[in-house]
Amino acid sequence: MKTTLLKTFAFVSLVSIGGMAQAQHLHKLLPAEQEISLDYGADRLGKRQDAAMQKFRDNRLGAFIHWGLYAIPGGEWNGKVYPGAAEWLKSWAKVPSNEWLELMKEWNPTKFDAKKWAKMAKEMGVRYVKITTKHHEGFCLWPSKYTEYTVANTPYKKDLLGEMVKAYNDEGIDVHFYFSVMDWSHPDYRYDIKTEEDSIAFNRFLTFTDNQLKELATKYPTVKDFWFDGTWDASIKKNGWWTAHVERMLKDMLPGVTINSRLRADDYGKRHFDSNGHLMGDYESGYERRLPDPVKDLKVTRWDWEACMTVPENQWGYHKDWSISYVKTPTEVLERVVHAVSMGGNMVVNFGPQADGDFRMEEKELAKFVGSWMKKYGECIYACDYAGWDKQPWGYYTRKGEAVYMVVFNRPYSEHLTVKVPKGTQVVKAALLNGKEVEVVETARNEYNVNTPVQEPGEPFVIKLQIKEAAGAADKYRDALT
Ligand code: FHN
Repeated sequence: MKTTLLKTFAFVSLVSIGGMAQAQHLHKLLPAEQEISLDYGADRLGKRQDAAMQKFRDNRLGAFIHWGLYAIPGGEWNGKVYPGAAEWLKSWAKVPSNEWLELMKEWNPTKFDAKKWAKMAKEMGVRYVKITTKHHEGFCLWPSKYTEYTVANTPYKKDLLGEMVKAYNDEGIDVHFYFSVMDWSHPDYRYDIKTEEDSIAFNRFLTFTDNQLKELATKYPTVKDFWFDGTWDASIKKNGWWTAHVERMLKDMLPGVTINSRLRADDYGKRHFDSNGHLMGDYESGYERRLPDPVKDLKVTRWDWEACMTVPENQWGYHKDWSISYVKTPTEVLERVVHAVSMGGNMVVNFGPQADGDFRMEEKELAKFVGSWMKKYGECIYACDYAGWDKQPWGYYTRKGEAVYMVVFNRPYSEHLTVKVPKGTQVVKAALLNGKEVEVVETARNEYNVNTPVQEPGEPFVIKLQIKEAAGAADKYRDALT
């Protein structure tokens, strides 16, 4: 069993981050009688149902902030522009750590204004923000006492993370901490453990990491979530016990805190889902720059999940040249948000602020666009879930209680939106979110035509269906994967 599993999840080359992001994590549930006993497997079966988890789920829309030293070169090193992800520039340009960390001398974001950032997030309608406390480069946005590579030792000096946490919280926005376990600045980090010396060094590294995490949890106790990254190396997979320990440690320190599946590896190095197929951590976090397949992966509605996306093809940190890859339009970004919610997940849209503390114009415009849509139609996003109805080509369904929302991205020339309902379900009324009713005609058993609004809204729009269901109709339908 051990050998097969290790083969299946063989080490993925570090430079193929694209491939890594796309890596499929098996979640085939073993029949109960074939389950093996694990010390570091899932702590729980099924979704977490407490209030903090419900809040995480209800938030639905979040923003990611990737901000670190990589924002200074913005994808360019010694006159060469590298098209890969800007936050990996140190690796693309093979810059030694000591040279890279010299960038700290230039870290002085004079335009940074935490209150402005928080206002921008508020206006965008995000309910939470995930901040890179420390990315792979090892530079900390908080004054950690366990390393010299922190904001305290830059010309800026002040605790950037503290400023952000306060400003976002003041706007009623939850703060989540991104934390990269892999740390290129630390001499004790190991990609694999092959010798006794590796093992000793890596244990020191794990203690250092524990200390940093305890420091974060103590200094910023309002943090709602830890989102771990950089956990794919063999060294971590061989120390599954440590990932289970970190989850427990943080949950003991911060009751209610949520933890992503990416942290975890089980006794056999199996990640995200343990060797029995059970999700580890509180929500699946493997959907990066992609969404679950609407047909094949509908089983994702059985656990919580969160996807995250970049606006260009694959740039998280600030890159000065966005013309090197396709940049999604604001409507495409919005569509992915809606798509995620329609499959019962959260979506986090990434921002890579400039080194001066301002955002690039495209990101400001994106935030405004999403925000003005959310103001009108956010009702179909927040606290909404998978509806369990057959997807139709005009767009997506989301659901909150007895309300089913039709989010229309493709308005048909027929002006009729086909709605197929599960057996035992009736559409009683259809209306725009401003209350204006739209006509519904029953065209066949379990099938309706809902008229599009007479006036062209000029943007994706929402029709709210009021429905009546025979007892158990929804549940039966949800079990049937379509
Ligand atoms: O390598 C990182 C990458 O830079 C970025 O932070 C993303 C965000 O999900 N995570 C890693 C790749 O999976």
